[in-house]
Amino acid sequence: MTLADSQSLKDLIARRRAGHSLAADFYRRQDIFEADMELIFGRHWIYVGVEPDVPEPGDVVVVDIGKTSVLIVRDDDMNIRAFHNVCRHRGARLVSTPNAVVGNLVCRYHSWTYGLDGKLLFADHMGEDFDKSCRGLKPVHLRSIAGLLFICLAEEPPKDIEAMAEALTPYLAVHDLPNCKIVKSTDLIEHGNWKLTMENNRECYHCGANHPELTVPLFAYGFGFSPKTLDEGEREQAARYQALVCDSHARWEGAGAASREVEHLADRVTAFRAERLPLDQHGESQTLDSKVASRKLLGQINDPAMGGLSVWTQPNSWHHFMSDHVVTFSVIPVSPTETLLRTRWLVHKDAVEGVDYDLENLTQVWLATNQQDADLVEITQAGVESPAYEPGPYSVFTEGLVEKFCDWYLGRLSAGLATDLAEAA
Ligand code: 3BY
Ligand code: FES
Ligand code: FE
Repeated sequence: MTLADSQSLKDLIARRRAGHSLAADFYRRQDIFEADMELIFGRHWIYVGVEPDVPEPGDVVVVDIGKTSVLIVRDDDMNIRAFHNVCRHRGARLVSTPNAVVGNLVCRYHSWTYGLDGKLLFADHMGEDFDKSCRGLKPVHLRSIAGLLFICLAEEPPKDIEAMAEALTPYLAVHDLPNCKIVKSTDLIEHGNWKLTMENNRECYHCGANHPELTVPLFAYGFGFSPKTLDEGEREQAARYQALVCDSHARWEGAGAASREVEHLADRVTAFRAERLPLDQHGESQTLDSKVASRKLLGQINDPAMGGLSVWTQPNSWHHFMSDHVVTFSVIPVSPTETLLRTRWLVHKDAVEGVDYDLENLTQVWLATNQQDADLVEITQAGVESPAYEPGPYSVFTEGLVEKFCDWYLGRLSAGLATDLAEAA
């Protein structure tokens, strides 16, 4: 970004009206998209997948973030590592499929061969003086939090990932994600800016009118909903729900599963939220009959009615952990108006399809919900492109967490610009 562009972006941030959606420029300008890629996706911990993406030594998964392509690899000692997907000879992309299973990483161009630890093992015709030891693959920072994989492309990643790991592990551990298996993956391209995808996820104001499947098991009141604007009948329901939340939290926490809300969505660099909430009807899982979709419960869990644990991280993820399955979502910007939503469904690694679970039953709520959300993102992108669009007010009763997303985003963008401007001075 040029200095003039940085200054113009700083001014745009300064002009933002708190509690309102962002100015149209944020959703469509190419230079702001590039700033997002550099200052947000290039300098923060980005959620990219789960340990079960690479269950065995030699398993590789490729994650592309803008022009940066990253290999996530399980090595022979069962460690998970990340490397830039760039050959150290003349730069060829090493793995060009989304997944691979390899013995070593061999570049197809001139056959330079790297071990699963990134070391260059073989390079023909390079002469006696050639030092292989300084031509290993460039590492990328990677951190697993109870099986959720985060990478950071910056040289110096934010250190407060440790605080997030410490806070989230007690929520996640009982589900034993590393011993799950992926049974369904989808890559959905949404036709909207990535921030519209994230804003949409941070509220359930739209759920009643748009998600007939999701609202079977989900209580909409759970997601940042304040009961102040409800009518009398609704208020009674909300009060009953609150009592259920209190009882459930006490029961689940008694069984060793952290459940009460922890929320640092706007006051941390590595920002997050987690809360386990009761589900409606049978209260077991996010399925159309709200009963477990898989009979093999996860980890040490023996109560199917564990509700739904929602974990959110800034800038790009949300996750639902239930007693029987996990659904996890990673958002990667593709262009100012296109966004990849990568969704994975996981069950216990020993669960057998057709015996313990039915794949259609397991996936139908979120397959439908993702498509509905993609449509909402698309119509919003279409609307914000119009000259008539102006930022509109968020509901303080239902969209408080959308405001926290914008707060975090603008704060981190400002911090990145300030560093860059200081370095240029
Ligand atoms: O995905 C979530 O975390 C929730 C459920 C639906 C919308 N969102 C608030
Ligand atoms: Fe990879 Fe030549 S570019 S071996
Ligand atoms: Fe939605």
